[in-house]
Amino acid sequence: MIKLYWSPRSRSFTTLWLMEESGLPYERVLTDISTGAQKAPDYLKINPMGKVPAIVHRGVVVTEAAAICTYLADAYPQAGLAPALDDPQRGTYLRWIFFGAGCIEPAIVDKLFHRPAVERKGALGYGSYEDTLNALETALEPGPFILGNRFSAADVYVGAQIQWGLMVKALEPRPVFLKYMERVGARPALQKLLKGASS
Ligand SMILES: N[C@@H](CCC(=O)N[C@@H](CS)C(=O)NCC(=O)O)C(=O)O
Repeated sequence: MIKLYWSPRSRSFTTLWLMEESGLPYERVLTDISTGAQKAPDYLKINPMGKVPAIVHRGVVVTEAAAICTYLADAYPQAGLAPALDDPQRGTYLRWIFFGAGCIEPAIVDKLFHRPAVERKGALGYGSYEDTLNALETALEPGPFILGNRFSAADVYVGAQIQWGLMVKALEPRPVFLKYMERVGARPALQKLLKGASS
């Protein structure tokens, strides 16, 4: 049984979505960040960053939402959320998950907190907010999903960031993003979570 340490209104939403898409049984362990539960000594042994989400699976701890999505999609190929290692789509799949963690997330967070642009944008992994959004558009425009007709964990990870970015108004509501969200937003797993008050 997969144990998922989560908190309402947090990045653990992405991993809840992945679990719901996979249909795998899992146990939710509430680690409410509004009460500081993520800094309790027992939890710090699981994630020394004192952050959610984290999972424990077969005695192994995995933290970082992107790693959890990638790990679980590979651990349970029957869920159909990851191209196999020898599938030519594997490169595209990994590329956009890593882009989500390395570029989309910092770009959106910087925008949300009005961090000033730096002069030497070439020294930033994500370059600039505009560059990141332009690149993201190229991934989503062909559609319907990042891997074309195939929905994958890359759509869960990237889609959760787009959904959050649009919600907090830190992501420009470009037509490509809105159309993509119409498609992934229709996923029954996401609808189920959004309707649940506690996600
Ligand atoms: N890089 C981590 C970030 C996780 C993260 O920042 N989680 C926030 C909630 S959205 C958290 O636990 N904050 C509580 C704290 O830092 O005290 C990931 O992608 O999983």
